[in-house]
Amino acid sequence: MNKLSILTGAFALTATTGFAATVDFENEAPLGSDPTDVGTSYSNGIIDFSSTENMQLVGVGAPTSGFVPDDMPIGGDFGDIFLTGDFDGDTDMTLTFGGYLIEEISFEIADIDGDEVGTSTGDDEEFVFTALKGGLVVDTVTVSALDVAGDGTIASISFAGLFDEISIVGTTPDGARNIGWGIDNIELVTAVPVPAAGLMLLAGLGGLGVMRSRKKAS
Ligand SMILES: [Ca+2]
Ligand SMILES: [Ca+2]
Ligand SMILES: [Ca+2]
Ligand SMILES: [Ca+2]
Repeated sequence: MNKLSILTGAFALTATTGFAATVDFENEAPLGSDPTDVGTSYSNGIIDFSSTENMQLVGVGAPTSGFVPDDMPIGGDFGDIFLTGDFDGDTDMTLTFGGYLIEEISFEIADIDGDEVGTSTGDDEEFVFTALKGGLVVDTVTVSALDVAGDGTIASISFAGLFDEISIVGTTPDGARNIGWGIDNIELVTAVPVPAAGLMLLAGLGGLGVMRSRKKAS
C-alpha cells in the first residue's frame, strides 16, 4: 500500500457532521398542474433526483396522479406536494447530493401496497432502498406490502453511515402492477471528511495551546 492510498483510506473513514437540510417539495407551490411533469432529472436543494421514467410533482388530494386513493397519505404529513414516478409499471429513482457526502438521511414513502395487503400475491409491491458510496453498497432496506399496513400508508426509511447516493427500486413479483407511490419529507445531514493528517495537525495545535497556557500559568 503506498502513501496515497493510506491517506485516501483515512480521508474516507474520518468525518465530522456538516449541515442539515430538508426537502419536502413545498417550495414548488403552487403547482401549475396536478401532476406537474419534471422529466427524468429534477433538483431540489442539494438533492438531484433522477429516474429512467418521467417523475412528477403531485398535489396531495384528488385528482389521483401519484397513488390510489386520491394521493392521500395515512400516518404522516405530506403537506401539499410530493414527488413520484409516472405510475407506469416498475419504478426507480436515484438521489445524489451535489458532491456532498451524507452522514444521515430519512425520508417517507407512501403507498407500498398490493391487491391483498398482508397476503402474498403477485401484485404486492416491494421496494428496495440502497445507500451507496462511490457505487459500492453501504446498506440496504427492503419494504414490501407484507411489511406495512398498505394502502396510502407511510413507511419511514433511514440510513446512517457515509454515503453519496440513495437508490430506490419498486417492483411487483409478477411485474404486472403499475406502482403508485410517493416520496416526501427528506431530511439529511451532510458529512465533512477530515483527512487523518488534518486531525493530527489539529491535535498538534491543541497540544501547543496546552503548552502555551501552562507557560502563562507559571
Ligand atoms: Ca393529486
Ligand atoms: Ca410535501
Ligand atoms: Ca394504494
Ligand atoms: Ca402502491
